[in-house]
Amino acid sequence: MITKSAKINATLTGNNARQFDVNQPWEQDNQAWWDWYVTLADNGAQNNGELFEPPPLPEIDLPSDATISEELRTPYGLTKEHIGAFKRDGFVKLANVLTPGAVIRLRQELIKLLRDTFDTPLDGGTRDRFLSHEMAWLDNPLIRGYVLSPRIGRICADLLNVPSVRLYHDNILSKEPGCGRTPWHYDDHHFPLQTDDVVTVWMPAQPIPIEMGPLSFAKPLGVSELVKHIEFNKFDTSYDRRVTEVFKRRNITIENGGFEIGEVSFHHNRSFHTAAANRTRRSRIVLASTYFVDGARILDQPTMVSGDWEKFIPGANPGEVAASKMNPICWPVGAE
Ligand SMILES: O=C(O)CCC(=O)C(=O)O
Ligand SMILES: [Fe+2]
Repeated sequence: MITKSAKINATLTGNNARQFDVNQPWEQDNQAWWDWYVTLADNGAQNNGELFEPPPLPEIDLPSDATISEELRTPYGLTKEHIGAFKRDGFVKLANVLTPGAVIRLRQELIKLLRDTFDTPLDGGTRDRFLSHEMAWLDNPLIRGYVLSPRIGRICADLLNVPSVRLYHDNILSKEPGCGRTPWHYDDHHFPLQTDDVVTVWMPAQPIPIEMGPLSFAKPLGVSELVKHIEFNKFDTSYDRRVTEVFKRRNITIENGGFEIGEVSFHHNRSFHTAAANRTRRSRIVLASTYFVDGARILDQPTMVSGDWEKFIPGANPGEVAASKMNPICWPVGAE
């Protein structure tokens, strides 16, 4: 997950030395962070302005909130193959994690939240932007059901092969029509935790055909080693371009297929990922939530992340166990 907790000072004007120091705090809001971050993506010839009409969303009778809640408590049939794929590749895409009704109901609610937060209609009301809204689970009972879902929590614990996971935070992400690529990155730098047992659940709120910009992953997990020498540049697209070049040169496999309705991906904090532009007229809306192993400690010296870790783990100090009231245990149920 990329959030302003990346704590990168991205002020693009002025010329003092702080601009070049990625350890400086991010001084604007999370939305400004995304507005800047997507400017670091190399869009090459992809952005010719033409937008496509995606297939219509299914017209179905929506389930009640109680039915959705039941669904989100029901265990998923995770297999040894899924767990093996996650370990090897750093991600796994699972079909039918949600029923179509639960997806469309989620979309309805996320649209309402985004519309109220950004004062704009979705699905064409705004163009070219990447909208982001965090911590909706605190105030919205329906979203809380998805974020704290035992079905999801158990998948995360089983993929990480740990007994128990806590929430780091949720994040509603909407890539609006015309918005370009998400730059190549992995999430590790953005979490202030002394553990690699961290997984982000990227839960689409509609099917995502290739033209809409599905999350795409380089595999296997170790490919981050191939690009670790590339220096991050916060002013241009060179980092993103150079990662693409290395992956091409080394014939790295990129899983960049679409997401069927109800399909959800789970990625490790060292999985390298990107997303294509949204070339459709529909907002690409996703609920992305991050979970970590219970017992993990906060880094002794959070640097690039320290801005927002206090928002996501309030009241805790560096070096302490991350277990604030904002980080409930999502699996097993009733462990607190
Ligand atoms: O939604 C995107 O395009 C990027 C999301 C992402 O990087 C993440 O969830 O870790
Ligand atoms: Fe990410």
